[in-house]
Formats: sequence, structure tokens, C-alpha cells
Amino acid sequence: TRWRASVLTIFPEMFPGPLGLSLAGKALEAGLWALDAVDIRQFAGGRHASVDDTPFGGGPGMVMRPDVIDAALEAVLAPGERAIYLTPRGRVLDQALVRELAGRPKVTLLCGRYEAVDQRVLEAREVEEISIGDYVLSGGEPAAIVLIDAVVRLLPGVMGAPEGLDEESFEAGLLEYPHYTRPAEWQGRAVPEVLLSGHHENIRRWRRQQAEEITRARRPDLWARYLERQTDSKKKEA
Ligand code: 6GU
Repeated sequence: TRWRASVLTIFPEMFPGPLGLSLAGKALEAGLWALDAVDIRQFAGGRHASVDDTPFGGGPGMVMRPDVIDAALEAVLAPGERAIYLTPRGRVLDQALVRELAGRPKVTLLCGRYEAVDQRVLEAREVEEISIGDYVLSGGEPAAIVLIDAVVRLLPGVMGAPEGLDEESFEAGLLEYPHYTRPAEWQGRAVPEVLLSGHHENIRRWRRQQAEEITRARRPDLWARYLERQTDSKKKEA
């Protein structure tokens, strides 16, 4: 096993969920990664003891108790290890962060339910915070599944042949070029000529142009970063 995810949650039944199927599921069965879902309730002390309580200062929702979360983290973290709390307040996940997480031997993901986790345990345990984007989920579990899926597809042996130098993919900082399969004409729509030409250099150039055009039109933010990267690598060559 090259990589492990430990997930702290009050809904351990949500795991592996979709991660048990398809690419991630096959890799899980093959032992290329490992998953444990740990029920936070185990650490609540007593059958009816609760994981959450009302917020000091009033207001809606509930807050996860620091003592319960601390006991759960104490049980799963090796000395010196840190946990990741999934929250819209966190650093927004991108492919660079996914690569970094894939390079670690393990991640411990804390999923909050209710509104929040008591701030003191986040500080005392120096918990990292990661968000999967600017919208609000009802809990961290779907975010944990997204993060794990993004990491697992990068693990050695999971995707089959790695995509060359990833020239035409998101790894290069571009959106995907358009794809086509049979039939060559469908509902009066033809596949672009160049793709039927067998001219691999022209095909590569066409795909790159398409990827650049789509990125420029749809994601000016990615396009600006891509142009910067191109200029940087030209500078290094010189
Ligand atoms: Cl990581 N958690 C929750 N609850 N909502 C989110 C999120 C995480 N990322 C975006 N929205």
C-alpha cells in the first residue's frame, strides 16, 4: 500500500461509497491504497454522550466538541502527524495541492457535520484546512470523497499508462481539447478532418490550439497562469 486515507466522520457508512467502484475501487482492491473510516461517535464517551453541543454566544446550528474530536485525533494520528479539516474556510484544493497530498504517505481527514468544529481543537492540533470550492456542502464527507478520488488517480499503477508528458491535459494547465469517436458523421455533424488524417504532428498541434482556445475563452485565470508558465520555461531555456 502506497497511500492511506483515514477519515474521521459521524457517517462511516458513507465510505468507501463511490470510492469502492470503478478506478478507485479496483485500486483499493489491488491494495494500491487503503481507506479507514473511523466513527467519531466512538470517542464521545458513553452510549448517549454527544459529539456536538450548542454554540457559546448563541446562534443556529451545533458545534462539534473539542474533547471528542481531540480523542478521535489522538487515536488515529501518529506522533507529529497532522489532520486535515474539510471546510469552505480552507485553502482551495487544486491540482498542485492534489499532487502534494499524493506525495504524502497518508492523510487524515476530519469531516465536520453540523455547522462547525470547536476552534480550540483545530488550533491545539494545528489542523490544516482544505476546501473543495466556493460553495457550501452539508458536511465534509463528499469533500473527502472528492479529495481522495483526485489523489488516487495519481498513484502509481492506478491509471495504467501515465499520459506521456501530459502535454495536452490539465497537468499542462489547459482545459481538455474536444474528443470524438465513431461514427465519423453523426446527425449531419462531421468529425474534424485533421483527426482522420493520420498526421500525428498536425493532430497534436490542432489539439493544443483547441485546448488553448477553450482555456482562453472560458478560464482567463488559468490562461494567465499558463502564459506565465510558458514565459518562465522559455526564460529557463535561454
Ligand atoms: Cl471541504 N466542506 C463543506 N462542508 N463544504 C464545502 C467544502 C468542504 N468545500 C466546499 N464546500
